[in-house]
Amino acid sequence: MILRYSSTSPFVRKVTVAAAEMGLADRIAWKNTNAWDPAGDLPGDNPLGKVPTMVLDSGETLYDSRVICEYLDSLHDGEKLLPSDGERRWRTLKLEALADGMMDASVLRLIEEQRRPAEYRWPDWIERQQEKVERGLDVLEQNSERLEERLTIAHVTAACALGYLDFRFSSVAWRENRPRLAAWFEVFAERPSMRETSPKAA
Ligand SMILES: N[C@@H](CCC(=O)N[C@@H](CS)C(=O)NCC(=O)O)C(=O)O
Repeated sequence: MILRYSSTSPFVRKVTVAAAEMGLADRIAWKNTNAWDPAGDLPGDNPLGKVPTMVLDSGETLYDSRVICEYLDSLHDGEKLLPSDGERRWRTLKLEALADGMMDASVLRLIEEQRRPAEYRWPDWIERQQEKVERGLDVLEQNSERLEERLTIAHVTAACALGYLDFRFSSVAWRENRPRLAAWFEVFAERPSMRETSPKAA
């Protein structure tokens, strides 16, 4: 299977960290893809034109990161990152959705600040996205005891959302007033899967 990726995407990092935690990294071939290239062929594999996109050996494609992670989780016999049923599953999926939404908001903010021509920038939109991130951070802080539980896709996604803030918005002092979340991330960020996927400016 081939993962179409960009090295700075937090959603790609989420899939990559999840694959490493599942022991599947060696089974993935990597295809660097610029999702913003207007002449690129990514829409042929994913009509949304986004990474991560996975191309299976059968030729079938999978998107987005949630679907790819669930597929990968079906390929191994170890501890599942997605609990199969019950309250744990819904709680996990909800926390994953929260962290995915924080990454979406951060990406939208970055596009507004860096890709949109300066004369068209909309400060209220930037603030709106940042407010979503701040509220998400508060919920993660309130739920930090849940982050101490067994590893799930929610942990991976939350860590990638926090890592993306450090990478793209280092002036956002998200650790202030969120001591439990900060302490959790400090430990989690030392996992080999996180260290090996630390993003670097393209
Ligand atoms: N919901 C998607 C989000 C993926 C996403 O937003 N990818 C960005 C890179 S971080 C992208 O490819 N953007 C290109 C575009 O929006 O055209 C997922 O979970 O995979």
